[in-house]
Amino acid sequence: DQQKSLLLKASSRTSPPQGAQLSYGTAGFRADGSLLESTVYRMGILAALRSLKTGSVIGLMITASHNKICDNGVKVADPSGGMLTQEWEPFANALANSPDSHTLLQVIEAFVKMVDIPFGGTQEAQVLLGRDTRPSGEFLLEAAKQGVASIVGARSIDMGVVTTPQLHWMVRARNKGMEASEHDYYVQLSSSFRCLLELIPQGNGTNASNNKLIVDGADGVGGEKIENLKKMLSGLCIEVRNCGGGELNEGVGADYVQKEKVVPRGFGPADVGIRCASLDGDADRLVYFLVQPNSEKIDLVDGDKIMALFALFVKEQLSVLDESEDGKTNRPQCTRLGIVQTAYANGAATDYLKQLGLEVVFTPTGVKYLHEKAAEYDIGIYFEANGHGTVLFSENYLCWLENTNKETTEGSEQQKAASRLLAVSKLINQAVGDALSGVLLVEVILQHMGWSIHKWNDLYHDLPSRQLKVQVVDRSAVVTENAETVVVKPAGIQEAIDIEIGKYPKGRCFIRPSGTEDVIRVYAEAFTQEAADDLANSVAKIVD
Ligand code: NG1
Ligand code: ZN
Repeated sequence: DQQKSLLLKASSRTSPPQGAQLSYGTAGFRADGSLLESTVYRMGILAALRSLKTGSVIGLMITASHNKICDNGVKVADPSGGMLTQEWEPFANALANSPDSHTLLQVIEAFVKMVDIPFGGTQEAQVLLGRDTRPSGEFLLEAAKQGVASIVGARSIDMGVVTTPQLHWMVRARNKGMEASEHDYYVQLSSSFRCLLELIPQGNGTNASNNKLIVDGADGVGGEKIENLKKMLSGLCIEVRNCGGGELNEGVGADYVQKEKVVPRGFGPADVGIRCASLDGDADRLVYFLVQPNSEKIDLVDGDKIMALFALFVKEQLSVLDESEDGKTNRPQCTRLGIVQTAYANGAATDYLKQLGLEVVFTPTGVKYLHEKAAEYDIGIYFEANGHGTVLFSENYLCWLENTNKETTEGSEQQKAASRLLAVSKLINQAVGDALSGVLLVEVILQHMGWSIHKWNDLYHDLPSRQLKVQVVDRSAVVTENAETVVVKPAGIQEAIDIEIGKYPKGRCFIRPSGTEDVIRVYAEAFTQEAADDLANSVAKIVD
């Protein structure tokens, strides 16, 4: 039939790279951009089928985030704007690895039957396409279009060069029947930011607003987008550097700054004392930092500390709401606030959050795990130390906030607290971690508290840590449990790691297979930097 011949014809144009076993990892498929044409084409097919199945708009993003400029990748956004459901990942793998168009067709037909997709009929499908600034993105986007077009009834809409979080936001917004252009994104962010500014208590709001913020755009898509956003803001002075003139992610960006803990390209002695922030290549990660005098080193304010700032602010609003005596609006129980971290969270951050009386839970690395966990709470805050994270509000809880906002006395503390939380839910991306909305929330909270970045950075002091990676032939040989803190395979490794950890006061160390690269990652923490380095190095030797 028409559908069959369409698929066979289109898919015979490209085949997967020889000898490679492609796997839909924690961030979709990643490889050298020149190898990905067939994979992206096939993800176009998957996205169209997912749209048919769910009756909703689906997203397809072409990016390799913080990786080298020659790399690229592809991932799919589900109707909620979140990551593709894990149930479809095996299908993604089977599609990507089908050696020829006939196998591909068989894989598709079997899956369509298994999950019962209205296929080849009159049902319509819609896929939003986006890409970052990588040169290979252009021809890969064409491949994605072809993939979508080889499913009858499916059409793609090219959103152009966008940040990863913008594409996820657009998918979510469309499926909620909201205005969903890039301009609408800026409108929502800037208006909720303004709302939070207006709610700053009298007397605060001078400290941070007086001085500027410098943003390192990683020479990626984020720099230009923050310039767009800036035009719609007042009450904030932002200077953007590394806006695309240099090589993407090379000596710049959130990943570099967080892992190397040194100043990114384009920053130097003249910036000492100024609040600085780095985005990653596709602007879904954010870290802050301070340039140290006479040194390449920086004071890093990482994802954990951004989370601590958000948690403090949310907690402050909740304590006002919990005091509420108003019988009509009192919740039957206290708001369930959850803090979600991974094993990469600095031990000092975890201790600090727990000491605030907050519920802290751990998941394996990967946004999909953190997001899923955070969604179990009324308000769930999740962050990876590398700066990817957001604040999620449940639908129920948002309804309660709306009601409280309406029913409490105009101008009362309770009403203000509810309005602030509602504004946060509109400002901070509900689909995925978003550096642009993250910057705005950090900036407005600093103004709200009347804090400098120094005051913020002093909330707690990070334990010295070290991250290493070890190149391996088969990373899947390492299997972990307990949110990646314990190695269960190969046998004997965990015992050997424990012996090393025992040698260092406050020592903590774990290894895990990367979900995005062919490496085993090693993380170590100890009382001094030297001890953390030694611990990481000796454990790396065990892995090698
Ligand atoms: P892997 O390669 O699985 O460590 C990295 C990051 C994750 C996440 C993904 C997706 C570290 C240690 N790991 O995953 O947190 O951001 O990339 O981009 O930073
Ligand atoms: Zn990224």
